[in-house]
Formats: sequence, C-alpha cells, structure tokens
Amino acid sequence: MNGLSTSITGRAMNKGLLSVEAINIRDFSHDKHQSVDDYPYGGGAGMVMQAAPVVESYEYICQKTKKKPRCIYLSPQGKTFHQRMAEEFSKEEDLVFLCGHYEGVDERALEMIVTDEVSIGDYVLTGGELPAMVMIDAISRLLPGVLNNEESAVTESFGLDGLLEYPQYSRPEDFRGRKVPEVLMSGHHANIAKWRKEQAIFRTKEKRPDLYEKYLLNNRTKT
Ligand code: 4GY
Repeated sequence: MNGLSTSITGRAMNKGLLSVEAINIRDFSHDKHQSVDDYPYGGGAGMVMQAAPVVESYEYICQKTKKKPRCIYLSPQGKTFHQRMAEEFSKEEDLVFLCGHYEGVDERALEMIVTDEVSIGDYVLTGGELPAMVMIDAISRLLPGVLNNEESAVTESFGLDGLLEYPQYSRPEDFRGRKVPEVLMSGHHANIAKWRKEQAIFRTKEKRPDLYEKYLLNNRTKT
C-alpha cells in the first residue's frame, strides 16, 4: 500500500517486519464490467457492495494464508479505535481490513466474515482505506523492531497511566525570550520525573477532562 511505503512504516516493510497487500475486490466481480455494486433492495439512494465479491475476496485470502485471519470492517458504526485495540491487534500474525465504499456492504457478507467492526471517529469518509491505513500505522509501531531507540524512548501519550504526554523542549535554551523550564536544565532526574508527571496530569485535566476522569478512577481503585 502506497501510503504506508514512506517513513517509519516504509522502513518496517523494507526490513521485512511488516507487509501490506491490497486486494482489489473488483478482481472478484461476477460480470464483464468488473462491477461489485448494485442497487439496494427496498430502494433508497446509492449503491451497495455485493456480498459475493466481498466474501470471495476474503476466502481467497484464507486459501493463500491457510488461516482465517481476523477481518476488520472499517465503519462509523464500529467501536471507536483506541490504543488498547492497537495493542490487541498487534498480537495477530495476520489481519484483513475490509474497506467499504458506496453506502456500505451487503449485511450478509458482514455477518459471514467480519470479526471486528471499528471506527476511527464520528465522521463519514468515502471509503475504508484511510481508516485502514490509520489502524495499520498505529498497530505497526507496536511491533518489535519497527521503532528505533530514539523513536521509542518516549513514554508517549497513553503509554503510561492513560495520561497525555508532558511538554517537550529541545535546543536552544532560550527561543525568542521563551526559556526552557529550569527543572529540565537541573540534571536532577527525580525532580524532572516528578515535574513531568505533574505536567502530564495537569495537561490531561485541561485538554482531555474525559481521560482525566478515567485516570482518577483508575488510581482510586488501584490503591
Ligand atoms: N469514520 N471510521 C469510517 C468511514 C467510510 C461507506 C462504509 C470511519 O472507520 N471507517 O467513514 N468509512 C464508509 C463509507 C461504507 C464505510
């Protein structure tokens, strides 16, 4: 997949840590015009992706891999994608992403092959390809060897406690009169860790009160 061939995911693919293949559902069309859509029974606007090409595409993948990989359908009706889900999917050897178009996919095909329905957020796109790439990106960076030390040394947002990341600073020490917080220049590692944790909590409270509430609940029940 072209959009994933650059940067970190591209490097992972070159290293053989990750491979992404696109299957064209049109190759499984049942007619001369390679069409895979038809009018909805009961009427209404738009077209529906037919069951046969979709199911046969998945069956082709099963034959080729000699497995029945989890099949993720990208749709606004799915469970909203989050970091825990990425962690769970990263344990799978193979994943299939079913990318719908038009008004959607014939319900029978979904019943037959879809194991997980996932949304990347409450908005409607033209197809499932971009959401699939978003998921693949988030999952890939969790695979061993994909990130190097500089990239993974960060204790990222959601990496610890479900808190947002603390603020980051790099050179210069003074940028147009704005100074780097003094504690970061002190070399006092315990104080730095304490400051960062405080900042993470403060920011989460300010920017994501929903996450902050979860954090509070978690830390009440734990102790
Ligand atoms: N949002 N999260 C999304 C989407 C496009 C019509 C079904 C989303 O995951 N997918 O908007 N997908 C639609 C287009 C068929 C998928």
